[in-house]
Amino acid sequence: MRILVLGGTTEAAALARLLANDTRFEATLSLAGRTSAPATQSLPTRIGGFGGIEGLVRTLTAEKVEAVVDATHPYAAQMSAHAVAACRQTGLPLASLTRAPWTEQAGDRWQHVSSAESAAMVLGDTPRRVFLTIGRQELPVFAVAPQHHYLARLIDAPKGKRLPPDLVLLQARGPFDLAAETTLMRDERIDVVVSKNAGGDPTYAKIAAARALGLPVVMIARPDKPAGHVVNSPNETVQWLDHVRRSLRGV
Ligand code: 3Y8
Ligand code: NAP
Repeated sequence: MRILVLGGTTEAAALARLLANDTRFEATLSLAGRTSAPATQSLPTRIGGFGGIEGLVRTLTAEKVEAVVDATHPYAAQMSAHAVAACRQTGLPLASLTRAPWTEQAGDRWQHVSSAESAAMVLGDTPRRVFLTIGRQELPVFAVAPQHHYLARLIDAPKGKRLPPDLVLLQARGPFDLAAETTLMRDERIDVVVSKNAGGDPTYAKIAAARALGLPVVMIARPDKPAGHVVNSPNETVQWLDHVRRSLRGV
C-alpha cells in the first residue's frame, strides 16, 4: 500500500524506520526543506513544499497514494490544515501522529503567551539575558525589543532579516541533555527562557534546566492544528495503516 508521511520530527523519523522494513507498505517521507542539511531518513524522501492544497492533491493523485500520515511538528499548523483539506478532497484516509504538550511541574515558572510577538512584549522594558529557543523563522519578531541580550538557538543562520542588535547565534539541533542545558544557561547568565511547547523528550531538557535554576519560561501556546484520525505513537500508526490496508484489500 502506497503511503505519504509528512515528516520533520522525531516521531516521523521513528515511523520511517518502522515502515522501511515493512513489505506491506511502500512509503515516502516528505520534508519542507527548511534546513540546509536534514538528517538522513530511512525512507525515500521528497523535499520541498507541494504548492498549497492543490499541489498536495496533485501529488497524492500522481503518486497513487492510498493513505497519508501527518507526522509534522505541533507548530506546523498550515501543513496539517492542507493535509486535512487535500485528504477530504481526494477521499484518502489521514492519520495525525500527535504529541502531548509538556505540562507544568512543581517549581516551574511558566508565563503563557499566545505568540512570539506577545513573548517579545512580555519580556518587559528592563534589559534581560534571554535564551531564545524557538529557531530562526520568528527571530525577527524580537527586533521590537532591542534592549535585551539574546542567545538564539537555531539550525541554520538567519539570512538577511532584521534581527535584534544584541544577539548571539547558537547553531545546534536537538536532542539536548539536562547537564549541557544547565551549564549553558548558567555560563550565559540567562535569566529567562522563551520556548514553544514542542512536547516530547528531545528538547525538554531546557525546561527542566530552567526549573532547576529557578528561571521563568515564556511558553508560546500551540496553534490550532487540524487533524484526521489521531494516533499517539509510531507503533499505533502502523496498526492504523494495516487496518486501512486490510479494509482496502477487503481482507
Ligand atoms: C526540517 C529535520 C530528528 C528530529 C529533531 C522534535 C525534536 C529537535 C524541537 C530548541 C528547540 C525548533 C526547531 C525544533 C525541534 C526536533 C526535531 C525539533 C526546535 C528539524 C528538521 C527540520 C526542522 C525545522 C525547524 C524549524 C524550527 C524548528 C529548530 C532535519 C531538525 C526551534 C522549533 O532554520 C529553520 O528555518 C528551522 C525551522 C521549523 C522552527 C523555526 O521557526 O525556526 N524546526 N527541525 C523539517 C523540514 O524541512 O520539513 O533537519 O533533520 C526536526 C526537529 N526539530 O530527526 O531528530 O521532533 O520536535 N526544531 C521549536 O520547538 O521552537 C528546537 O532548540 O530547544
Ligand atoms: P507550516 O508552517 O505548517 O507549513 C508551511 C508550508 O511549508 C506548507 O504549506 C508546505 O508548503 C510546507 N511544508 C511544511 N511541512 C512540510 C512537509 N513535511 N513536507 C512538504 N512541505 C511541507 O510548516 P513549518 O512550521 O514551517 O514546519 C516545516 C517543517 O519543519 C515541517 O516538516 C515540520 O514538521 C518541521 N518542524 C517545524 C517546527 C516548528 O516549530 N514549526 C519544529 C520542528 C520541526 P506548500 O504549501 O507549498 O505545500
